[in-house]
Amino acid sequence: MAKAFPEGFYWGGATAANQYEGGWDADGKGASTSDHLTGGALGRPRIITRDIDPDVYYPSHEATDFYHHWKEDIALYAEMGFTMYRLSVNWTRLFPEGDEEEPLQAGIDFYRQVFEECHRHGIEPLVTIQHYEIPWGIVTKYGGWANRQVIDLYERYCRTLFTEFKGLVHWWLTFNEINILATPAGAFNGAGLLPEGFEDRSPAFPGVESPKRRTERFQALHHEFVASAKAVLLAHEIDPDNHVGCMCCRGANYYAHTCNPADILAAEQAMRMDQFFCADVQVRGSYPGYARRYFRDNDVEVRMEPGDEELLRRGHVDFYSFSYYKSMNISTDPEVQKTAGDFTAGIPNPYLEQSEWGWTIDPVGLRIVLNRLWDRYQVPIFVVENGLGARDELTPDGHVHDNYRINYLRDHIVQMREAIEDGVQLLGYTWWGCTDLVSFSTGEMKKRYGFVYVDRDDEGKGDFRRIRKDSFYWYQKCIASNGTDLD
Ligand code: BGP
Repeated sequence: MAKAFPEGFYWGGATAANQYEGGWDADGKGASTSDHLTGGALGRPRIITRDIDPDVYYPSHEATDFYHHWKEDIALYAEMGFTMYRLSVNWTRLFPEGDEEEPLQAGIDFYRQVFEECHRHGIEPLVTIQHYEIPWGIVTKYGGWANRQVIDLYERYCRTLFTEFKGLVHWWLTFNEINILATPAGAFNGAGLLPEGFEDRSPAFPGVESPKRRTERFQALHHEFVASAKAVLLAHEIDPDNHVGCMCCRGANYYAHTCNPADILAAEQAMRMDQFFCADVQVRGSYPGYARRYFRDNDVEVRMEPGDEELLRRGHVDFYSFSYYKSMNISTDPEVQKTAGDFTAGIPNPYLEQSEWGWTIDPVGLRIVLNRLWDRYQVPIFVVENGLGARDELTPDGHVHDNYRINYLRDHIVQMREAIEDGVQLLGYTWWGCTDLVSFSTGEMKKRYGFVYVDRDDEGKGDFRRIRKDSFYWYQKCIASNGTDLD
């Protein structure tokens, strides 16, 4: 028997509207950035299309149809014993273009019934306010988050959420993986910045950018910092029981590929700008010196208005949350660097295995990251995404034997327990994609994460039937024993 997790530790799962909800134009909903993204595959990038092409398959449009299966899915989460369910609200379900004065009642009603259903089952919702969903209207009319006016639109959206769902939601995340905006690949899904030279179609995740674009990207990020700080203050003002967190991609998961000091420095620097930077602003409340140096060295000019710095100081978040799937090696040797896969993968680590999608599986890395984060921030931490994307096989008699997922899950739970023993204040764990959903980076269905299988494939075929995988029963047992029964 393993040692129990602290009493009140939240166990659950996580999803995001753009990958799960479907119903993309139901009941007055507007289109978001994700609704303009085609499906992809390993080696074939997702494409942004200006217009919705009726002959193209857009995975978000139906996704795995939570919009029509929410009751059934929440019942399955309750059956597993979830005490927390992380989901995102789709901005365009409330404000179809992003800039309407008043929200759509149908959108509010939809989420209210979802949150009420969670509470009926004793599940606390954890809500991401912007998870790769920026209203397409904000992209075309405002140029995305590079435009300061978007802060006001987001504030109006947040005010609606905090007021309408007061008492139903106490846990909020302002932006999913805000730090993807610290790299060129995150410009579109992080801030709604269309690729440079965009006319009608472009790959969604560019690897290079012009100096002008770099400045726009960091300007957009600054606006999100200000918006996040305003949201924190507003959430506390409307309901002092609200807890608001930041959410960062990967925590702090870089390793130097060798003990060459040049590699160690490169890993440290990458970790600072790609990973610590955003949380340094959102948790500690100010821009760190190394970011100011990076701006000077790279000709980035971020315009701040009087009062912004004060706002960042006051609007710091209550807790830190992050997604953790893998660790990543950094090398200064161009030959070694070449062995990294696509932008989501990395240099193979000779001590560790990779998933089929090239993600390095590293449970001990989770303990390392948790300790690094705790040592730096000293605020409560949440692991709000962790999971294994794998190809599952449905047997003829209707089962999915996903031992590989159970092993991954167990190994990461063991390391979280170790981190708690190390002194880390860890509040909870929400496994990514608890019901199968669309992969964000590739737009595929076959990269599955769920404990619940959904009958849906990459051509849009399937009847959305839900099937419990073996991992469903394993997680149920783990939760019931508060993490002690890991056999
Ligand atoms: C995180 C995102 C999620 C989810 C997850 C898995 O970066 O916050 O939205 O997509 O990664 O990645 P993928 O879906 O690309 O396999």
